[in-house]
Amino acid sequence: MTVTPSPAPTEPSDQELRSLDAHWRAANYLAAGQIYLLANPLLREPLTPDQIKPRLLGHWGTSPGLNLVHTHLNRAVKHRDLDAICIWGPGHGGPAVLANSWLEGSYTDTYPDVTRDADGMAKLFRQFSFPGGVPSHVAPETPGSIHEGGELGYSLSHAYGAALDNPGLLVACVIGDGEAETGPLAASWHGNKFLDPVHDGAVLPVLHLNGYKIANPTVLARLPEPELDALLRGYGHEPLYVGGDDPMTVHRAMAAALDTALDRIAAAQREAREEGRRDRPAWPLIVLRTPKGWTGPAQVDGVPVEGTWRAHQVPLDPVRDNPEHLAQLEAWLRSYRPEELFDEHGRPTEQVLAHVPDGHRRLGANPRANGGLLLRDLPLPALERYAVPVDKPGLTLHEPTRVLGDLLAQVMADTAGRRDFRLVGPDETASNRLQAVYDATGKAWQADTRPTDEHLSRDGRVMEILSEHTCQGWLEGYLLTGRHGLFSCYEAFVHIVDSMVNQHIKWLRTTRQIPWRAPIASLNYLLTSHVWRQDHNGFSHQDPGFVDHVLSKSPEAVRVYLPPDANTLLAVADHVLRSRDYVNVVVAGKQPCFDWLSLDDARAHCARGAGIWEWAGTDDGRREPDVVLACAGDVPTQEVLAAAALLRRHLPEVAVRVVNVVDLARLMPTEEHPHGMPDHEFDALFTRDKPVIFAYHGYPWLIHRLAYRRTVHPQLHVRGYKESGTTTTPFDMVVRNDLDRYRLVMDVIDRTPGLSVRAAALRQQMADIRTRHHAWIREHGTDLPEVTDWTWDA
Ligand SMILES: Cc1ncc(C[n+]2csc(CCOP(=O)(O)OP(=O)(O)O)c2C)c(N)n1
Ligand SMILES: [Mg+2]
Repeated sequence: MTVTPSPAPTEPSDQELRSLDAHWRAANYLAAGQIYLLANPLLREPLTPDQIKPRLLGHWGTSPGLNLVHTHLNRAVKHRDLDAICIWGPGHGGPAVLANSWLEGSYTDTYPDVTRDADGMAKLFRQFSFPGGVPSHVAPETPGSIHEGGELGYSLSHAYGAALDNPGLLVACVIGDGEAETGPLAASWHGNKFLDPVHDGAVLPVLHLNGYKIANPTVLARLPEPELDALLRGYGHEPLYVGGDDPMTVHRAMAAALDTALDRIAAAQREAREEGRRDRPAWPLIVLRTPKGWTGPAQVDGVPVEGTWRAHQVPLDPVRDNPEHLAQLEAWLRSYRPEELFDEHGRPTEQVLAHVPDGHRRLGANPRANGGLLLRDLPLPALERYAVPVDKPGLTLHEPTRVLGDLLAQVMADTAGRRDFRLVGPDETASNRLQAVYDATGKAWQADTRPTDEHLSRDGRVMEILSEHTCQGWLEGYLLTGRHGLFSCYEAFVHIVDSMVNQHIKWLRTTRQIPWRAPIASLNYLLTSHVWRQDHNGFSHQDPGFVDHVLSKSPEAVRVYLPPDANTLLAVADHVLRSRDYVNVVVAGKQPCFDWLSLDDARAHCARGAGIWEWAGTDDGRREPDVVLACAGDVPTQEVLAAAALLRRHLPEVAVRVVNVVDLARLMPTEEHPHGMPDHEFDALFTRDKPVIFAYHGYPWLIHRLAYRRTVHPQLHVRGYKESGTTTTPFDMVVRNDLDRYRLVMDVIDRTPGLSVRAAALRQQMADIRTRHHAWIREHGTDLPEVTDWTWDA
């Protein structure tokens, strides 16, 4: 299905223009009403101070522009029977989107107590930005929204993500001219180099040049038109310009621009799909240049407001105790002539609704914007086909992400027909050893190709752009519209999207409380090329802090996994790809790593989330240990096992327990996280009073933060990355950060009662090896043979 070409004639008649204008006026009236009115919604009596909200909150300035776009999208959708959603970049224009949803009836369908009449209008007004009411932005509560727009910059990448693999969908996207100054938005223009006109839907950007941000002009609005035009053409678009401040002129121009844009989209899709045209279309884009706060107060207290930055939030404030402002507000609201727009029951008139589509075609009712409704389980193959054989732990080596790559290739192959799984990443899929996926699908690419290129294809479902923001935005848009995916990223650079993931977690946390929002597939991160193995890159590439960041967010929506080997990575991947409504962070190595657990053991271990590795310790799992060696992460696990082997050899009488943690949230109290362990379980695993030496993948204080309430906490000693990084040998990285096996043995001796004197010679031996290591690597450039040749042969 393509975007339907216009059944001619498309030029709106004067009557049509009048009804479009009536709709726009109604939406503007309702937007302003939400910001100001507590009562008297239809102004059937003179406005009095007590009918005004005591706190005036919300954003007027962007609203008339959003209302204009919505009004005209309605017409196009209805006229062409389009399957369309809209991403509202200036999401602070919540009043506008709520007004439109109420007008089209999707609001009442979703919230039946807010009826489409005078009573409902009063509720719509009262609840806006009011305690117990609805947020001021295009929030998860807003019907038809997949984009809050609170944090600006992500509208266009969300739009592209929604359009991928949705060939029949039109995704309109309003971009604020302030928003367009952000880095993420700037990068996301290149989405059109990845959008396949055959298998993907269309994105129609509407760049809203209302000229201002909160307190400043915007860069794009002040460019000379030829420069702006060259910029947009340089981004691969063919711009259509709409502008002015005379409503009828703008309506006429907007209707024509939208028709032209949609006809061009339909033509491009037809040429690609039916005529086999292979070049990248110059997709249309609308530049909408209208005044900020258009139709609002021209001046307030002698200062210009309409058409300036002063219109951004609440143009008249205060109102309750300022009779002049009150009179001005009343005149402003009456200028929309509400008595023409709403009937005696407060219902929008036929003229207002003339171009509003029906049913699921309404922008507030399209199921794509409640993607969980359309979500199907991912076909996941049996893990047995991909698992590595483990007869004895710690003898064989595999690259965990490469093993996972084989599984992902199968998922790609099995979704080739349904096209509902994508892998995104900033140019690192192969570097992260997931390249097996290229056997099943290529890398999406619509730009030029050269004979030396590999794996590029127009219909590929691997997405690689060197913009973590764009990767994140694409994947969010894709998931929010009911599909599945995985983001593979270097661990250090995933921090670039810290703020974006915050917003997504907030979205998930909120939607979990909204009954009509169906659960969506989780956002899964595979963080690899991690801190301990930056052999090529060094300090700039070493930062394990994303986990800290994510674990400080809403516990109901975040999960962190540190699988220590290939089979546990498979078990974790299988779990996260089946899960819903989470942000899952999986940290796993790509370098050869010992295989510790068979697939069955890995599954059992992952189900527990944390557990004793009886075969690794000397406490037999039956007696109370003298010391606990705990680990989380692949490199720390290897160091802990090497330390356990040293202790077994040199201090066999010391009962050592080895505990591995895969699911970090298990360390938290049950009240703080759904995966948290009750105290009695935690005490049983880690003891109440024995020294616990914990080797952790990331910053040590995270483990303290998670475990600070446990009885054993005073005895907890955590080793991890303490920002001592550089380009050096793998083992030197752990030595520099005191996470190495020799240091861990010293920690055990220092902290286990009775050992410090008894085991002083062993301690000295350990310190000596560290000294020898230091000299050896400087001479040979590689690690000590006893380290590189080590295997678990206890
Ligand atoms: C990333 C980010 N930085 C800053 C803000 C604060 N902020 C809210 S609205 C706004 C101005 C937005 O201007 P524009 O995108 O042009 O929207 P409009 O003019 O349509 O209101 C700013 C800076 C924000 N919401 N997000
Ligand atoms: Mg603006």
